[in-house]
Amino acid sequence: MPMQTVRTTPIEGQKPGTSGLRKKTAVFRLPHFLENYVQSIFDGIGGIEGKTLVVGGDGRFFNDDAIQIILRMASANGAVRCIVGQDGILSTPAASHLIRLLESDGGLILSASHNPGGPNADFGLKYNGKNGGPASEAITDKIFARTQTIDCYKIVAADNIDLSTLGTLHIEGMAVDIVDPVSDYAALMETIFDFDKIRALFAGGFTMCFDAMHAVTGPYAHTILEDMLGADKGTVINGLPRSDFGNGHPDPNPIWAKELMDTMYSGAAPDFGAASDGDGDRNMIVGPGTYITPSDSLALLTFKAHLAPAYRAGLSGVARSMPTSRAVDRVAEGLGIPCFETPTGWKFFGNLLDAGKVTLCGEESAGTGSDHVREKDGLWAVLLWLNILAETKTSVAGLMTDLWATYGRCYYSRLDYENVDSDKATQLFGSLRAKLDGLSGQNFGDLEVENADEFEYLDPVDGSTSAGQGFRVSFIGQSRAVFRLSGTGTSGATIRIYLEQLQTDANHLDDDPTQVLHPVRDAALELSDLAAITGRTKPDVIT
Ligand code: VG1
Ligand code: CO
Repeated sequence: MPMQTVRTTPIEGQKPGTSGLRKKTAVFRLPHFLENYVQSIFDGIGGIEGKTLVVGGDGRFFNDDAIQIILRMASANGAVRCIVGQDGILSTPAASHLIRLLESDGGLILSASHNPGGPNADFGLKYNGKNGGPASEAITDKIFARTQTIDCYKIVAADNIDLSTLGTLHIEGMAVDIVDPVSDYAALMETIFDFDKIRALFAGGFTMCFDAMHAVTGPYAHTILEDMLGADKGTVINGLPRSDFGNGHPDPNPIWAKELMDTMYSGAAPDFGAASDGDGDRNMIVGPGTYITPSDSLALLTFKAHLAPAYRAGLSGVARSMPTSRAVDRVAEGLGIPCFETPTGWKFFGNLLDAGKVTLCGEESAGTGSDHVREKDGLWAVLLWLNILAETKTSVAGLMTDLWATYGRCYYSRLDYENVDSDKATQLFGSLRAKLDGLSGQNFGDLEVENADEFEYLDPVDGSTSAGQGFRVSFIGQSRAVFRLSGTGTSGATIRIYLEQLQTDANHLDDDPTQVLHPVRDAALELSDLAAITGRTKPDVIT
C-alpha cells in the first residue's frame, strides 16, 4: 500500500521560535524529526484534507529532500494540491504572495533565513496561513502542543518527483504544480512601483550593486533589476543560489555583507548598494560611504512612500517591532498617522495589516515590508528606495539629510552576544526582571533611568496578549536600551542589546554613532551586569 501510517513518539525541542522551527540540519535529518513536525503542523491547523498548500524554500542544503517528504505527507493527509517553486525555490515574500494570489490555504516555507546553511549548519521550517503571513502564536502553540502528543504520521511511499520542470505532476490523488518562482512576484512588483521611472534612472547612468549573498534572491534580482529595469549586467553579485550560501552567513549587515560594504566604501562606489538574506525577506541599504540603519530606512520609506504609485494616497499607519528605533514614530507623528509597537517577529504585524490599520512595517534587523504581502520583503524595500531615488533625483545621503533635518536623528546600534551559556542568559534576564521596578531614578554611568518595563503586547485587533517580550529602559536625555533573548538561534543563547539616542540639534546630525552611543552602551552594560554574569567583555556582532 502506498499510504502508510508510521508509528512515532514525541521528540523534544520542537517549539517554534521567532520565525518557525530552527535547528541544526543534522537534527532535522534525525529519524522522524521532520515528519513529526510536519504532521504536527497539519494536525495543529485542523488537518489539510481537501486543502491547497504552497511549498518552497531558500535552496539551502536539505531543501530538496525535505520538500519530497513534505509532499508525500501532504498527499497522505488528503491535500488536493501543492504549488511548489521550480527546483524547490521560493523566497519567503514570493511564497507569501503565491499563497494570497492563488487563494491557497497556507504554505510551508523551508528556511533558516539569515542562519548559515549546509550539513553542519542550520535548517528551518515554518507554516504560513491563508493570509500569507507567519502563523500567529495561537497556532504555533497548537502545533507545539501536538508535537508533545504525536503518536503517528501519514506518508505515501513513492519515489521522488522531478521538481525541475514546470507543469503538473501527481502523488497519488494530489496534484503538484511546479511554478516559476520569480514571475508572479515580479509582476506584483510592477503593480507597486513606477518601473518606467526606475528604468529611466538606470538608463541615465545610475549605478547599483546588489549582493544576493548566494542566497535565494539571486534569480529574483537578476530578473527584476537587470532584465526588467535595465541595470547593467553585473549589478547583481553572488547571484547564484548555493546550498551553503558559498560558505557565507547570508545576513545582510555590515559584518556579513563585507564584500558589498568594501565596494560601497571604496573610491569606485556605485550610487546605491543593497543586500538580502537567505530567504529574501531582509534588506540592507547602503549609499556611497553611507550605511543606513534598518530603523532609519523604515523611517525614510515612511517619509517618502507616497512617491511610489501604490502608496500615493498615503499610508493608513505604520508599525515597528519594539527594539526598532523610534525614528519612524516621529515620521508617523509628522504625517498624522498611527504608529504601532509590536513584539519582535513578523507574525505580530499580520493582524494590523489584515485589518488595514497599517500599510508599512519594519524591524531593526533589516526587515521592511508593506501590505502587498504578509512577510517582510527585501527586494520590495530595494525597489521602493529606487523609486524614491528616481523621483527625488537626490542621493542616498541627501535623502537621509532631509529625514534628519526634518525629524532629528535616532542614532542606533545593536550588540549581539552569541552562544552564551543558556543558564547564564536566564540568570541575566532573571536579575534584570528582579530589579526592574526599582530602576527609575537610578544612575548608571552618566545616565539616569527615566523608566523601565518588560514589554507585553496587547494586540489591538484580536485582544490577545504576548508577555515577556524584552526589557525597555529609557534614560533621561532621549536614550534607550532594550534587552532581549533571540528566538532564532540553534545553539546556546544569544543576548541582544539595542541602543538608541535621539538627537535633534541641527549641529549634531552627523556625529560618529559609536561615540554618540557610548554613554547608553556603558549604562546598559552596567545595569545588566553582563560582563560579570556571562564573562563576556565584547559582543560577537555589532550592527
Ligand atoms: C531575528 C530578528 C527579528 C526577525 C527574525 C526572523 O529574531 O531579530 O527581527 O523577525 O530574526 O528574521 P531573533 O529572535 O533572533 O531576534 V528572518 O529574516 O528569519 O526571517
Ligand atoms: Co529572512
